[in-house]
Amino acid sequence: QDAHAAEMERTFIAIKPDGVQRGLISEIVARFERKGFKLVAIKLVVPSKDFAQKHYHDLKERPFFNGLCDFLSSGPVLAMVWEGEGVIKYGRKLIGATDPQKSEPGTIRGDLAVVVGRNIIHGSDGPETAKDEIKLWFKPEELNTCTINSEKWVY
Ligand code: FUP
Repeated sequence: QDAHAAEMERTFIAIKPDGVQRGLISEIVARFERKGFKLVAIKLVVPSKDFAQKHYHDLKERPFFNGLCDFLSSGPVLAMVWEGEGVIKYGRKLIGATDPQKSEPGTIRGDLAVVVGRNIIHGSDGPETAKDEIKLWFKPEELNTCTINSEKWVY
């Protein structure tokens, strides 16, 4: 069981300033928690613009990059690491399509957001990004390594 847990997949999930300001933290955290994913790290931070640019470096050529980085650094962000089998891909499924006009009802963005520039949540899009983003946002000692009691009932 422990060896299994040690190799478990992890993803970086962040509730952006719009989600925090709108009081959607508990609603969003609940969806990941109820699914059976495990919360490994969580903190509320106001990223600097420079940090936001690092987080979104893949998008630096896009026309919305500057506005996006201003937005991400405009207030508290709830940064989290979630763990579980298939959590990277399934986390994206819970989140829904980038543009909330196209996200299905039942997804976080589909249920709770209206426009792409205020789509309330970020989730890593693959294993490499997940690794990089977790490293950017968290120190190794901030990641919890305890097993939770419920795990033997999920796996
Ligand atoms: P996602 O992985 O779903 O967050 O989507 P992207 O990495 O493609 O985009 C990152 C963020 O850029 C989105 F969450 C919102 C913003 N964005 C825009 O503002 N306009 C666009 O046309 C596309 C993305």
